Amino acid sequence: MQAKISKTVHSLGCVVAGVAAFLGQGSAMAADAQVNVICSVQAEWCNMISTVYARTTGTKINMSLKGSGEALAQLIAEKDNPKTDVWFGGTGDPHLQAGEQGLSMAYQSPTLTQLHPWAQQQAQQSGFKTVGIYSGPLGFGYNTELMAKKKLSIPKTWADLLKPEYKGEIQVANPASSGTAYTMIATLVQLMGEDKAFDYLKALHKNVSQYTRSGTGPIKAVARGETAISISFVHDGPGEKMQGFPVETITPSDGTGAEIGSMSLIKGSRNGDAAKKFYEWALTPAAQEMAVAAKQFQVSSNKNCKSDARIPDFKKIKFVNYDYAKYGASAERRRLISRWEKDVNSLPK
Ligand code: S7P
Repeated sequence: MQAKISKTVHSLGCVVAGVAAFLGQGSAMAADAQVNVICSVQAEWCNMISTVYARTTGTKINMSLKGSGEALAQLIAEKDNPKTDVWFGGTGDPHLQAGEQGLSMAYQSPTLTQLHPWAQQQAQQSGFKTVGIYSGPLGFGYNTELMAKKKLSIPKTWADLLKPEYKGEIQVANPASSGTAYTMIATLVQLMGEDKAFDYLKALHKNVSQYTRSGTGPIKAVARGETAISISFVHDGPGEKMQGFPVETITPSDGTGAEIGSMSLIKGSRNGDAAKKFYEWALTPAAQEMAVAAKQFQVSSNKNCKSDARIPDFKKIKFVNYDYAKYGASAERRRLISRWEKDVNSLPK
């Protein structure tokens, strides 16, 4: 345990040193500045960003951790009196909705040209009210020991998840609170057509033991042996595996969707200048490479980031041609979620 703690402290020290070198330390110090950030990635990454940024710039980060759906709900609630300056991470669809609802502010970063085309496209289609900071595919997580013990076969396609052998064995998040689960609905609608997708979701309902509040809940439940299978972003698998849990992931061979994890500056925020500095920093390779240091394995949006073998290889995955603008529109999200509540969630198991 002691060795593990020292290793973590050492790697944080290396990250701080790297980022300090990037910032030129002294010149970037801003002792009185503060930034209020909603962070929608996992805690270890949020904490690392906050610690490193505060240590290297002197800017205080007040960070609150919230899943994508919950973050959007908070920003809507504080619209007339924003308390948040930056929304960091979380699935891209709610960031697009925040832009559409006038919650975020247009800003064209000079770093945009260093980003992958999908990240730039996310910025352009929102009128520069958000930007892609990472991407990752949706798939299935499974507990290898539990699957073997229960003699369950590994699901390879969306259709496989409907097998009667999986009754009560699957967890997925609730799309009303989770951007991950909304990505699943939008993916299935694009893969099958809307009516067939809802027939599919009704059939899947019989095998789902629990709709969790947060999108990362199901793969954590898989890791801990609380359920055999999850519908999750596959980049969340390696971090659980590194903690010693028997988790593997797979992407459905019939096609899947990917999120464009995004970042937005909040309109009317109190710390606008400090927020822009944080935003610019978050687009640099030094900041984005912290994801891997915090055991998060999305593809970073800055093309100059180092790659890592645990990051899913997009070239090996079959994707639907995800229409981010259409499924990121508020009316479409509301309509699909209320159809899911009415047609699926209200059904008995
Ligand atoms: O690894 C973190 C991650 O999977 O969680 C983010 C997001 O907050 C999930 O939010 P929901 O609870 O709303 O589903 C993803 O963007 C990210 O990849």
